[in-house]
Amino acid sequence: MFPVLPLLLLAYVLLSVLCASATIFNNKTDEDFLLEFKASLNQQSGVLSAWNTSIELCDWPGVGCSLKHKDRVTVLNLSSQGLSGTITPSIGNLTFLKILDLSSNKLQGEIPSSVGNLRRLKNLILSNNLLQGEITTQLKNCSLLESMELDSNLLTGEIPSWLGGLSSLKAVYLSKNNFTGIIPQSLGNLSSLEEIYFARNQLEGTIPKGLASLNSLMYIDLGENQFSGTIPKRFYNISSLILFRVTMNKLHGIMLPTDLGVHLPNLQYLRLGINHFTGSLPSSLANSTKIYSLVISINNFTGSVPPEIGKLCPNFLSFDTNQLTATTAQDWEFLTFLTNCTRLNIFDIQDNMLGGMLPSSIANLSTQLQILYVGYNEISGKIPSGISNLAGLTQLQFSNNRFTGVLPDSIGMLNSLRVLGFDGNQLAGSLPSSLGNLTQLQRLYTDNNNFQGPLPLQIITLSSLSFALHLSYNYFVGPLPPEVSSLTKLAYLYLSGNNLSGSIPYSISSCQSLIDLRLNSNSFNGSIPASISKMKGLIILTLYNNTLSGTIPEELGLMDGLIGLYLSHNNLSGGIPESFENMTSLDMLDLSFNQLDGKVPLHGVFSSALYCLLTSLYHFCVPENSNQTAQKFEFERHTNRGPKF
Ligand SMILES: *[C@@H]1O[C@H](CO)[C@@H](O)[C@H](O)[C@H]1NC(C)=O
Ligand SMILES: *[C@@H]1O[C@H](CO)[C@@H](O)[C@H](O)[C@H]1NC(C)=O
Ligand SMILES: *[C@@H]1O[C@H](CO)[C@@H](O)[C@H](O)[C@H]1NC(C)=O
Ligand SMILES: *[C@@H]1O[C@H](CO)[C@@H](O)[C@H](O)[C@H]1NC(C)=O
Ligand SMILES: *[C@@H]1O[C@H](CO)[C@@H](O)[C@H](O)[C@H]1NC(C)=O
Ligand SMILES: *[C@@H]1O[C@H](CO)[C@@H](O)[C@H](O)[C@H]1NC(C)=O
Ligand SMILES: *[C@@H]1O[C@H](CO)[C@@H](O)[C@H](O)[C@H]1NC(C)=O
Ligand SMILES: *[C@@H]1O[C@H](CO)[C@@H](O)[C@H](O)[C@H]1NC(C)=O
Ligand SMILES: *[C@@H]1O[C@H](CO)[C@@H](O)[C@H](O)[C@H]1NC(C)=O
Ligand SMILES: *[C@@H]1O[C@H](CO)[C@@H](O)[C@H](O)[C@H]1NC(C)=O
Ligand SMILES: *[C@@H]1O[C@H](CO)[C@@H](O)[C@H](O)[C@H]1NC(C)=O
Ligand SMILES: CC(=O)N[C@H]1CO[C@H](CO)[C@@H](O)[C@@H]1O
Repeated sequence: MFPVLPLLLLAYVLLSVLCASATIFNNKTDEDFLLEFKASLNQQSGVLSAWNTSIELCDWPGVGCSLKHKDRVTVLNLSSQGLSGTITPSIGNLTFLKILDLSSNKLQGEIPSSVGNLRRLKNLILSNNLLQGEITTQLKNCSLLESMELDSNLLTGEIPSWLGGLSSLKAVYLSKNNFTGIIPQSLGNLSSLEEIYFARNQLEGTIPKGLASLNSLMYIDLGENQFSGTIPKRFYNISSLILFRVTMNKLHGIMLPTDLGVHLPNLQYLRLGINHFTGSLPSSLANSTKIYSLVISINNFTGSVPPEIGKLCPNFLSFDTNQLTATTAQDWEFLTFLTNCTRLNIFDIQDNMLGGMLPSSIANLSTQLQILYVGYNEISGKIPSGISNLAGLTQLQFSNNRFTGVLPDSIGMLNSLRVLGFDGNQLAGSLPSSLGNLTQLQRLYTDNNNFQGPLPLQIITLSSLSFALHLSYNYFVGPLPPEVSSLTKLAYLYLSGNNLSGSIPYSISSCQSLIDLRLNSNSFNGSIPASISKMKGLIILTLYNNTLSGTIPEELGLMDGLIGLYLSHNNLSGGIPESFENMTSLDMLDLSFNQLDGKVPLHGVFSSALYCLLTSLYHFCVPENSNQTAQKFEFERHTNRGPKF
């Protein structure tokens, strides 16, 4: 009989040997793999210094073990530990791992494909590192994955369609990488998905309809990509939706159906800015009563704002740069309703076609309001004096409307203001000296109005002004007081186009931060103070169209940062200082329409600007080789348009 038993025995022995050898070659433990991981990092200090064999594995900082299998690691969390270096493939040998969190470090290189061996992994969190390459295909094996957080890295390639097979996924964070291509249709299969963050990549194509059938979706951020097409209608039925953000894409269409909001009771963030949406704002949006942030800026929304919108209570409300209209009091009713909203913090309706009168109820808006932009509309009537109730305002901007009447004295009570703009209206009377009480003010724009009287000393000495003081193109008379020397932090001083007279105060040289000084088109007389040359940061100086006399001070030639110097249309006499040859930055020099004589210097700017100097035929003398920096500077005269939200 054939000896069955010995054969079985032999097989058993063979098997044992094989198994034994397997353990011989495979006897590394989780501890060894973590030490390999440590070795691949550039620093061994910090928490990693306690990763050594004299300490129990499960007591290593950042490491958590299985309760049943004491030597098996289930949690590795080294978030924000200042780690740099690469992630070794040995990480994939920690096969009991459920949570891998290496976020907010400086890890480089690719995500190793061995991560696909972590079949028990639920949370993969590698956000905020310097990881490169594509998302490894092996990750599709991690079928229990609930969150994949890879945002803020340098990842490239397409969003893989196998992602649609990870049916436990609740959160996918891919924002702030360099992903390209389209959103795969397959993501529509992820019925547990609650969070999609794809913002700030180079994604394109349309938003797949399938995404709009994800009934658990709470957060979707597709902002700052190149998505085109329209928004699938079914999004407006996802009642769980909290955040919907598509800011800065190329989306178009009538974004907002008339029943928008009816089925979105949880919506808090609706951010549609910088797209090509059209149509009107539906009143039904008022059904989304939890709205916290509503931003539709830079689109082509039309029509009036329904009064119901004012019954919402957002913290942040921006209609900036659309074509919204208002003509009647009824069209402004939304604003009156908004006065019940105490948490309103930013309210921006600038750059629309809103006309008619501003309701006086504006004075009853929240005292929490910090930013109010109503500029670049067609609003007429007076500035309500009750505006001074809005004690929390730090920025108030009424620029480029049709406001008339006087600027109420009470403005001086808004003592948190840092930016105040009334430029481009038809305001008259004198500028209230109470503005001098605004000791936080950094920018004041009152240019292009009909203000008259002398320059209030309280404003000319408001030393908090650190950016702009624009008083140009009004009817101010009298001298520029020597106390202007208090404006030591100011960069832009514009006094052009008034009827200021007397001499330019010598003390102006104390305004050491000035970049751009415009005194043109006034009635200044006397000579140009040589002290001007002490303002070393000056780039533009306009003194044209005054009645300045005497010679051009030699010292001006020391201003080697000056790009534009405009002295035309005065009564200047004598020669052109030779020192001007040394003004190496000069791009635009205009000395025309004066009584200058003598030799024209030969070098520097003069090597090409000779022609216009001699003929005095041209208002501006542009050197042939000029790249017209100064001219650009002239046209880029900054306006008081608030930043777009
Ligand atoms: C694995 O076990 C063998 C035999 O005991 C030993 O020689 C080898 O050093 C071990 N390897 C590791 C990495 O511990
Ligand atoms: C570690 O993982 C690699 C594959 O990534 C595998 O080849 C190797 O056998 C594993 N080692 C152990 C001891 O499990
Ligand atoms: C291991 O880490 C502990 C805690 O940081 C430290 O006190 C000890 O000196 C280390 N041992 C070795 C061998 O590095
Ligand atoms: C990892 O640790 C950090 C800091 O202790 C903690 O904030 C974070 O929630 C942890 N990660 C996970 C996935 O638990
Ligand atoms: C992202 O991709 C674009 C286009 O492929 C490329 O020009 C850019 O340099 C990339 N940026 C980063 C940070 O990799
Ligand atoms: C709004 O419409 C005008 C006229 O059709 C167009 O020129 C402009 O680019 C549009 N703006 C946006 C943000 O789509
Ligand atoms: C503000 O709310 C109160 C109480 O809900 C209400 O009676 C009043 O009419 C509201 N006022 C405005 C302007 O909406
Ligand atoms: C401005 O301050 C002065 C005194 O500092 C005070 O008399 C005046 O009432 C204030 N004006 C306003 C409008 O607050
Ligand atoms: C010169 O200034 C006067 C008075 O401000 C103004 O009316 C006139 O337009 C100015 N001319 C030029 C050329 O700027
Ligand atoms: C131009 O600058 C040089 C070097 O600073 C100086 O020596 C020279 O005198 C200056 N020329 C004139 C005309 O000021
Ligand atoms: C043009 O102007 C820029 C900015 O001031 C400067 O950097 C550049 O060198 C200039 N180019 C020439 C040809 O003058
Ligand atoms: C459920 C609900 O609140 N529906 C309201 C939605 O908005 C419209 C227009 O404001 C109202 O008429 C509905 O009553």
